[in-house]
Amino acid sequence: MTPVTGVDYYHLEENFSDEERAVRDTVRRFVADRFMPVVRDHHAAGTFPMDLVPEMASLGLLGPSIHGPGCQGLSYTIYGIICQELEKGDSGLRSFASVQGSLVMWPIATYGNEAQKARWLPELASGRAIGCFGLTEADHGSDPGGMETTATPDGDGWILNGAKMWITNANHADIAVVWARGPEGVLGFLVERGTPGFGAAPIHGKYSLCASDTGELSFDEVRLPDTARLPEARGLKAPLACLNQARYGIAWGAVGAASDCYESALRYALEREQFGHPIASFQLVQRKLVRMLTEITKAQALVHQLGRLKDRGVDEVPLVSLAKRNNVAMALDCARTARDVLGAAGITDEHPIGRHMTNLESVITYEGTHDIHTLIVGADITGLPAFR
Ligand code: TGC
Ligand code: FAD
Repeated sequence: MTPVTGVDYYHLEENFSDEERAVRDTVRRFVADRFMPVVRDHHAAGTFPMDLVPEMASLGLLGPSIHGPGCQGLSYTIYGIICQELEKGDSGLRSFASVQGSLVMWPIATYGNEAQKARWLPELASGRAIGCFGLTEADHGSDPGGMETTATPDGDGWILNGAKMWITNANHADIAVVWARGPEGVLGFLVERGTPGFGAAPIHGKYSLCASDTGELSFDEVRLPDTARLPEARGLKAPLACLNQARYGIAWGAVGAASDCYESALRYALEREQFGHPIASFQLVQRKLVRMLTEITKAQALVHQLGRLKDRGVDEVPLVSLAKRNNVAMALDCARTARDVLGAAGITDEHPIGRHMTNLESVITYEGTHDIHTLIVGADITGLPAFR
């Protein structure tokens, strides 16, 4: 068996319950044994390993903290641990789970009626159905309030027109959670694959999150019954609240990506010799390793506490923003530093660092860019929104 390791310099995981520790070990082993052997090929081919989805589902990795039919309703801390371990493998793997759980199952569980929950939650939790989340448009990324996709009342239903851009899982999705401007504000819809006028197309040429499906969604006079509308989703607040769930998972996930970079750099530095000595024996290299470990440890402490707060029902937007902002920037910095420690070897796919580094360029942008999170926290502490 491949040895599986983790970074926990401050013994923070001593505070995990037995269940949390068991989940960590299970996901860690799944990633090491089932995902790592295939990730290089998928990254090179620009594909996501869809054949692993049933196994992910059977391990309970899809929407673990969701409450509803077919769902487990586990803690946010467990969800965070899962995200950390998945992203230690690849941000694309965590992205898949984030979208399915936080951005598709969560809005159905939160804004859906009983029929929608019964129809979709068991299918999504079991991986028999795949979902995507369409908020961003080509001209409206950081400012989704400007969205141009419209939902026009039509008899007892709705007509959707418009397009969404940069959508994870777009081409695999059986169901899309789509946000559109209605006569009185933003509305959410469940749009099934195959609905006339609804299309998905891949985005090619990415150098980041290659082992993840990213695409466009298009809506050309798509007629939907009112039963496709999420009845409890009213206004821009509805999609933005979904983002809190996913941003929380990303803050944990970034710790996983950073840990993998740090562990790779440490291993390499101990083996690689220059000037007759392991490069790990040089003071400047040690400083790089120590800085990575310090920043990872601080980021871990942040998400461990954030998880406990969320489990106690404290769900404040700026706290999640601070953690997403800090931890993703930390991970990107670790990836760049680790790449430097590996010298030329760091630019090949023989090591995971370059893959993490390019992935994290997406992660620092999606779910609110680094600077948007700066402004969310800035607005909270000053009372002065600086978005416009
Ligand atoms: P603003 O006026 O501030 O807010 C409108 C209403 O929404 C409320 N609100 C939130 N509620 C819950 N959670 C949040 N995070 C919320 N943020 C705002 C707010 O209180 C207000 O409520 P009410 O009752 O007064 O109506 O809206 P704004 O238009 O000024 O925008 C604010 C801003 C910039 C913070 C927001 O639009 C934003 O977060 N922009 C970033 C967009 C973003 O993150 N997009 C992500 C798309 S999905 C994605 O990237 C998936 S990646 C998936 C993967 O592969 O992992
Ligand atoms: P812009 O909003 O155009 O921002 C460009 C730059 O301007 C950034 O540096 C930003 O910080 C800065 N900026 C913008 N406004 C301000 C301001 N007020 N003050 C200071 N600086 C500002 N979206 C979905 O809906 N669903 C998905 O599944 C999804 N998956 C994605 C997957 C990938 C791989 C990627 C890359 C993106 C995905 N997105 C998804 C879209 C993502 O959420 C957006 O890319 C993100 O919100 C930023 O929008 P933008 O790219 O249009 O950048």
